[in-house]
Amino acid sequence: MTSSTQAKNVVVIGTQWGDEGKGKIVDWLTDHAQGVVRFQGGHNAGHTLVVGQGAAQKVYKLNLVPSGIVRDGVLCYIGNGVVLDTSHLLSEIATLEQGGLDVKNRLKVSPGCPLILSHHVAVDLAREAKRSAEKKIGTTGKGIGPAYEDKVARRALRVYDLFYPERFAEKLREVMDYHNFVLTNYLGAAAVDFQQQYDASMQHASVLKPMVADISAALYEANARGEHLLFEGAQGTLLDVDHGTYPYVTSSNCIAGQASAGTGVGANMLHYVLGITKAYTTRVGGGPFPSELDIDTEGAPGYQMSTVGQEIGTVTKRKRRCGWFDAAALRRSARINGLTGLCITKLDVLDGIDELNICTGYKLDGKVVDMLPIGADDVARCEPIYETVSGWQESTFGAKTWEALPKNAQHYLKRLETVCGVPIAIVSTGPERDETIVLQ
Ligand code: 2SA
Ligand code: MG
Repeated sequence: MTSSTQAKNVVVIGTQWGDEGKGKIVDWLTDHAQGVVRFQGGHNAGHTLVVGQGAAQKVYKLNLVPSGIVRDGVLCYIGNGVVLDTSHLLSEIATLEQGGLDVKNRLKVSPGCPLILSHHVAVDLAREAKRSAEKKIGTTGKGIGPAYEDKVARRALRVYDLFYPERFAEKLREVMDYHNFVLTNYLGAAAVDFQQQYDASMQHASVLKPMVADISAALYEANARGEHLLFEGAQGTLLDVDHGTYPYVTSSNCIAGQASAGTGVGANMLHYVLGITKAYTTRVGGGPFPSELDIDTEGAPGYQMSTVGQEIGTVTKRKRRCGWFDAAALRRSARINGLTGLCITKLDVLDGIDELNICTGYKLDGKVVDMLPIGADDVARCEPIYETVSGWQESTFGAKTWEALPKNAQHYLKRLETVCGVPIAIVSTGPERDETIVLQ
């Protein structure tokens, strides 16, 4: 197998319900890449990067801008598959530039990105408010779902439209009329203001214009120059709108194949699919989660995952739900993404837990199944089947070699590899760049 660091173009994918630690790994792999590309999702994503040590340490929280931005000279691309809130993008750029990074000269944005507009946010929030507690999706409230709906309904305004003010006004009025009707008549919410959105969009257009580029063409040119590209996934496979625990999903495809559709490069340009996988499982928002644990009882394994793992949503600050590693879910993920290798993150969070459970399958309606079922209702009826292994008392935090890991930690990782059926290529043992073990 080619190693993830040697492969020319690598797709980095979350294999669980998001927050697997993709940002750190993309940043780390960027040592070998000249371009980083986002291909789905929007500013619902929260990627945390820790760079440097001691007093010089900087923590970057990114939502829309690809993680490559924290590396000098690396080009960053936002592909057509991303839904774009221009207001958020510009404020994120401003924050990064205040921190001393050169962003505007290194970021390119596709004219095909559908825009997230004020009515999308209003509809997202009003719908969630209307849902009963058990039906809430627990969205991030950023307007992601309604923006993708407009794209598929062929009424979206896209980045491209920003540069044709008259047509923009006409389309905006039409689409806003429609959403305002829904907001006021059906959702019991206030209408949004046309002029405010129009003025803001026109103002953003002039700042955005120099960054707008044909991303498909730019990536082919980069490829022809021999540059290595990283395709940076957001959210995770189990939140994929087609393959996730529908309807408790996000509204984009989060799987590796989307790296092609969401940027305009052929699938033959994707050479390695690296699946980022936490050493346990988390989920933020609603929906079934078979291996979920109690996170509120002090001393319990779920409490340790939640507190030591600092499992708080980067965007919404919600507590993430935590549970045992779910290999049956991973098997589905491995298949859908065509994973070449796994990267296991946050192993150190499990340090000191006496016994660890690995979910290897479920009991569903009296039968044993070894892969996560497709429908959310079926997933909700799954009772996990666990294999129990011994934990370790030593610290694995910051380990840099396989040999430095306790024997039981090595055994745990080897079991994960075997039960998932995918080789482990990388183990991440801390948030910093050098706290990483490369196995392949
Ligand atoms: P949405 O807003 O329509 O995409 O929400 C639909 C579901 O997708 C989940 N979702 C996420 N899950 C994990 N991480 C995400 N990013 C943030 C983070 C989340 C946060 O990095 O922590 O801050 O809460 C993310 N984005 C969307 C969401 O929880 C819904 O279940
Ligand atoms: Mg995140």
